[in-house]
Amino acid sequence: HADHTYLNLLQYILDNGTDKSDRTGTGTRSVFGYQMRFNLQEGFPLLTTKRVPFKLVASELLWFIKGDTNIRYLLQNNNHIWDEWAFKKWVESEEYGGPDMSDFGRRSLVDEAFNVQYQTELSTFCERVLHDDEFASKYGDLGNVYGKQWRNWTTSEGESIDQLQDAIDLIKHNPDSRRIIVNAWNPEDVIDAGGKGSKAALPPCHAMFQFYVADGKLSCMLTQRSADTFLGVPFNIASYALLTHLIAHECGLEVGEFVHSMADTHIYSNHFEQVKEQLAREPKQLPALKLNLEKQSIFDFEMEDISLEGYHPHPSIKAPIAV
Ligand code: UFP
Repeated sequence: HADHTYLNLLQYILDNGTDKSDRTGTGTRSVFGYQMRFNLQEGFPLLTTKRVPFKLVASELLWFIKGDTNIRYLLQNNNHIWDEWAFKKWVESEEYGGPDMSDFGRRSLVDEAFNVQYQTELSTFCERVLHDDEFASKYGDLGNVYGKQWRNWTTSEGESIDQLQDAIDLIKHNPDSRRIIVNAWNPEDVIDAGGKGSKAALPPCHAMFQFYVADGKLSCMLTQRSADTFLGVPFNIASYALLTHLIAHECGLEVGEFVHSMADTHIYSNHFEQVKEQLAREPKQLPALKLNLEKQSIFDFEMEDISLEGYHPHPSIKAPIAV
């Protein structure tokens, strides 16, 4: 069961991890190198021991697939998971004239008066990205993040590589290939990512994925360099499981396995209580994914073409996100 596979990881980190400092100043307990396998034939691996917001997973994935890097599409789908990264660029810009927002991620957690101010600034920001084209193209864009690298990797000659289309073509025409890879880790763009004038808002966490075809089934392996096990990983599993389903559908294949390889695999110290709560819960039956079978190309899929059946999870568990 997908939940057991995941809960085993949480327990493994609690029991074997090393307590360490990290970039965000929060502190983590981590292990280095861990692999989970999910048989996609056994149900869609959306965790049932806490509610995982599938619509956010799906709209983010469609955003990647479109090659879009502007948060406007996400906002139009009520998806706010990338807001902070765009907001950071805005409040650090010359044009921003509002209250001091430096270190907003940490301060909003410890200072309630500041948090109120921050939430106001953030929602004003989102409204402007939604309704002001010029503002959106300047401050809604996260730069060379996943969508750009997957669909429009720029070579040193200035040409564009559509890695996702190339992967699909290989799966269709050369399924035994051991080179069916999409790489989001572009060293040039990663230099000083998130810093002023950098090309990407943050270095990709899910850095590279590869496909494998055997017995009429499509499997996918993801290499994730850094894994926020409580908040990020349930999302990442669902996202790549959905991607595998979409590509298998287009290529006329069944789904095989999703293999999730993680390098720095951590639980933030302010997630320990939530982790214990989740570990005490009994998994329920996994949901089933329903795709609109009339659509063929993954590039034509929209939100209404993707749904879940039989998802009756335990309630969600709130936890602060480290920015
Ligand atoms: N993170 C994930 N999955 C994601 C994503 C981010 O786990 O899809 F975008 C987490 C990992 C880490 C933080 O805790 O975000 C990124 O910080 P860093 O770049 O320092 O690894």
